[in-house]
Amino acid sequence: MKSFFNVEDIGDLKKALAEAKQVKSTPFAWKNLGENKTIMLVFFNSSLRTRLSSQKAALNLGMNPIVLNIGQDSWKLETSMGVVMDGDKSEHIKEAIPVMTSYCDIIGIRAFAGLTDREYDYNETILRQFIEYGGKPVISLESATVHPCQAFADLITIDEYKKKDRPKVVMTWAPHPKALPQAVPNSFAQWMNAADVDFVITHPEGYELDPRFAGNARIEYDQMKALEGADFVYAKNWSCPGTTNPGDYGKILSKDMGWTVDERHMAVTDNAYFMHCLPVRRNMIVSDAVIDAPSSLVIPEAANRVVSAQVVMKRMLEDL
Ligand code: AN0
Ligand code: CP
Repeated sequence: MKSFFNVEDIGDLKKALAEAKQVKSTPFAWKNLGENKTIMLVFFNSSLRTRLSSQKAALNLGMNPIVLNIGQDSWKLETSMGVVMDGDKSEHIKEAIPVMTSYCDIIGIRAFAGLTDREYDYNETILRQFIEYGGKPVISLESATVHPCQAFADLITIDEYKKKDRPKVVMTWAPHPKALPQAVPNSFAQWMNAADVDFVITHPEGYELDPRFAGNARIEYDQMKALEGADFVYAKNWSCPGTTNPGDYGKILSKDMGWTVDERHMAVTDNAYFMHCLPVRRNMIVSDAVIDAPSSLVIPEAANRVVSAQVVMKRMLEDL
């Protein structure tokens, strides 16, 4: 595997899930694979799970992880081309990327969407520069439009807990005080569309995901109707993707607390499990009662981030 952004990069999902099971049951079986290999994990934004689970996955494979927080541990990096660098950014990404990749065998990047320029974000401008100037395998650790390590961990979790061959999975928008990227819902939709599930997306009007991620998913604007009979409820906030109105890109169109997932919502499901990628704002996205209930999968879901990262790194190491 040369890069990991899209569901296609992992190939056959059944095979990937079987490999995930193997990795989960014998995490140290490949500890010689990463010998003398280095992965660099570059963070332009904060992280708890991605940072720690990626390091743990690398260590399980015998690989050395190096973590760099851009702008905190390093110089601030300029990412735009052709600019006069007379501001606070001391180094250009055009030099920084090949320097960083000269010190490693695989590189992972977290670089959130700026949410101001839709074209810049949806072209994955920063991630593309890592591919172009780096020349090493690249993993998206949540880039502008995708968070594939999260979506793969979500799929692993659904596969583990499902009680039906083809469960109903409902992704519901929920309110949040700050504008958030669409990377998590984009990837979740992309992976659920490729998986053997009955997938429904519900959100207020104006929050339509880009068609390249929403695909053929059913969209239901009535949240309660969407949740009826659900086996898994996947909550997430996202800001306006600008699909129908590009001028609204990155804006908060609704803070309707009626969408906060609570016991009233869970009551219409088929005893659904609750999922969220974390970090989550309690009593904004989900009520205390729902996230604290035994049917909440947020902790096992986060634990599976090690498994998804390890499968991806293992495949990259095998292809080096
Ligand atoms: C980020 C987001 O919504 O993209 C990261 C989630 C994994 N969340 C926040 O910034 C709160
Ligand atoms: N879910 C997730 O990616 O969490 P972090 O932002 O803490 O890495």
